[in-house]
Amino acid sequence: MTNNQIITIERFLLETQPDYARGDLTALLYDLALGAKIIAAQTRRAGLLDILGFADNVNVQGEEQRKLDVFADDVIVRLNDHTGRLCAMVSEEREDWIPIPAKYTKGSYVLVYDPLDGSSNIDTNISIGTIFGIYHAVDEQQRGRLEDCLQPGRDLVAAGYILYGTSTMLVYSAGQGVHGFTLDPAWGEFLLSHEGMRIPETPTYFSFNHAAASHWSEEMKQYIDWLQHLDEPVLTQRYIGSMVADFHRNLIYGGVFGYPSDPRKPDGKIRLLYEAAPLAFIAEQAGGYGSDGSQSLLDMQPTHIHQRVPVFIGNRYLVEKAEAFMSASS
Ligand code: FDP
Repeated sequence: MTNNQIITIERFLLETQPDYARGDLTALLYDLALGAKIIAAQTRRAGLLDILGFADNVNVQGEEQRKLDVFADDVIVRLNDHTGRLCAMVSEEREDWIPIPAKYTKGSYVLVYDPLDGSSNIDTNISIGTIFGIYHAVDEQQRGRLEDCLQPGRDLVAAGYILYGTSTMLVYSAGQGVHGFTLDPAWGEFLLSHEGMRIPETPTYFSFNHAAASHWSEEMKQYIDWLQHLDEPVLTQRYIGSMVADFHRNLIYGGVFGYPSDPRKPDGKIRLLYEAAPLAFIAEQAGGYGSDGSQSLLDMQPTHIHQRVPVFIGNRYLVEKAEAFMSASS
């Protein structure tokens, strides 16, 4: 927390980014903060405008697109396609990666994002979020190619999320710790509220969708049993079904969020490139860890932009324990 000082995200970015990153990366993060304000404003009005419900499209995941998903995706593209900072984008909502139109200068960064994660919760007024990751282009001379988009999380330059909850928060890391900003709705500014966030050493929560329990492997059931019977500390269960919100709560209070595979979903549900890897980057920067059950999510080389992956993420020892249980099945 800060010392009663009022520090805007703009000032924080300008003052804390290393010199090499004070140009395009800082401007890109600031543009994402602006996008967050636009999406937050529309989210707040969702019950009043005709933006609840479905948009009559099905996205690449085979899910019906909700109008607010489409709106959020459109805002991010329109804010970023012409700035000369990016050479490519990947969105959960679009089947193919997004090239920068030839009429605009291309930049040297790649933006991957899920414009509205947890969107099945929109209609019921429950917290949702935006997740993003930023990479350097593999080859800055080229105009942007698929291989610029398919990079392992270990190569992320920055990552973060925006939580549209009781307040709107932007949490990001550019590799020098995790910092959180809360949107002051009166001023329309993101103000530094959580500097240097760390996952508490003593966790509080575990977060899994137990409706899938009958489909889990024996090893997975044993892991959950281990979590349920921990004495020190005793954990309690919380699951919103909105990954950004579940992750954020566990970042603040400590714990583990997971979405494992089962025979119906052999690769789980969470997308590696624009959900799992950015949140694993944040977790690691906050002293935690993200794994697919056998290796760090950050070490996985994506082979497809919409690839799914099993996820365990949170306090390192809780995630390593998941790996220990899961390794018994291999
Ligand atoms: P949603 O489908 O609502 O976008 O990755 C997508 C996600 O939400 C996560 O945010 C969330 O953790 C998970 O799916 C919830 O899935 P279940 O309902 O199967 O638990």
